[in-house]
Amino acid sequence: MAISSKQQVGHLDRMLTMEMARVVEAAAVAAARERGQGDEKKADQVAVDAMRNELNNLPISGRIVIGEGERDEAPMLYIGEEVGYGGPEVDIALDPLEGTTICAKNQPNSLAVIAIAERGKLLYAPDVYMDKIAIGPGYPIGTVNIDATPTENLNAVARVKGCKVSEISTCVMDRSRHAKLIEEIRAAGAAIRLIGDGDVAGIIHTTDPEETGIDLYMGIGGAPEGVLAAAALRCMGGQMQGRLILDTPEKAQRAAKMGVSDPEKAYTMEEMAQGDVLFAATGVTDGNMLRGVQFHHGHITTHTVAMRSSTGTVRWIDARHEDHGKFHQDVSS
Ligand code: VTB
Repeated sequence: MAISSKQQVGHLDRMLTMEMARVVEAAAVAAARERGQGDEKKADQVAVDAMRNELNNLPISGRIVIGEGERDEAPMLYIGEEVGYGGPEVDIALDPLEGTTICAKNQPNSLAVIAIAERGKLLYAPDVYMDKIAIGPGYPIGTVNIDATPTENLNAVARVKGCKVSEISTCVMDRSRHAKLIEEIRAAGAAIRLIGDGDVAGIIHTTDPEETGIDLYMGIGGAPEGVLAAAALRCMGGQMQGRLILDTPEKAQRAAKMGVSDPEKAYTMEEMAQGDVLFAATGVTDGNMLRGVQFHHGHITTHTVAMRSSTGTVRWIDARHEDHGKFHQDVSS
């Protein structure tokens, strides 16, 4: 029976969700062998190698738009690199090891992450900082606003949740640039969870406050991580806004070259990741939503979330892998 091109795209997307799980599983297993070793570079490198191998097994014509960096600074998975062995034209955002420092110290919430969208639908974010704010599902649109004060945003979240501000918990990266933000959140009476790194996980955590204890994410982190987090929230529900921090002429120029016409623009989640978006992440170290990779006698277990925005289906995948196959080769070759 002939199928229309719309059906074909939908069909491929569905299959791709599971294929993407394999990609992040492989990267996470490779990185997990380096947990706690204090070598961020090596942990990242093995994750990159493993992710690239698996990506090239996908039936896509993929182009990396958020990757390991510009072509001259990243030998693999650089922006513009083409991956896959042929198929629908898609754009890819990835971070084979989100939270290299976390992994090197074996602390919670490092992830292997990937998002895939139709061509041209992801924001081409330069590797600069982005100011971000995010909340999970169930809030009316506009409950929080990146241009409102932290106190106003905390009050708005508490009002909708029907609780006191002191019962709201905010996740913020522990950085000196956030001193004023942290002071204001504390003065408003809300709880803060300070994280060392990994704001993709921090933002995803807002989607399940009962599990993670996080209602709201605020602060400045990487712009590429912002696009990845927006892709995840598109699938899981929630709201996010991000504004690029283009505080030097060089950064503004770089952003302009990548198509950013308004340097002051606050991007919504839908503007950062448009159309049908697929997202998958595997825990490298144990985290609040994803368990880390576990090495057992003869086999390995992984915990992955794989999801798709057009249907909103979120799959939690517990996988058991034999330890004598490709995962072993990936790290020893
Ligand atoms: C940010 C954040 C990431 O690294 O990019 C951060 O978005 C770097 O910020 O999640 P600093 O320059 O302040 O260290 C992560 O935390 C991990 O890649």
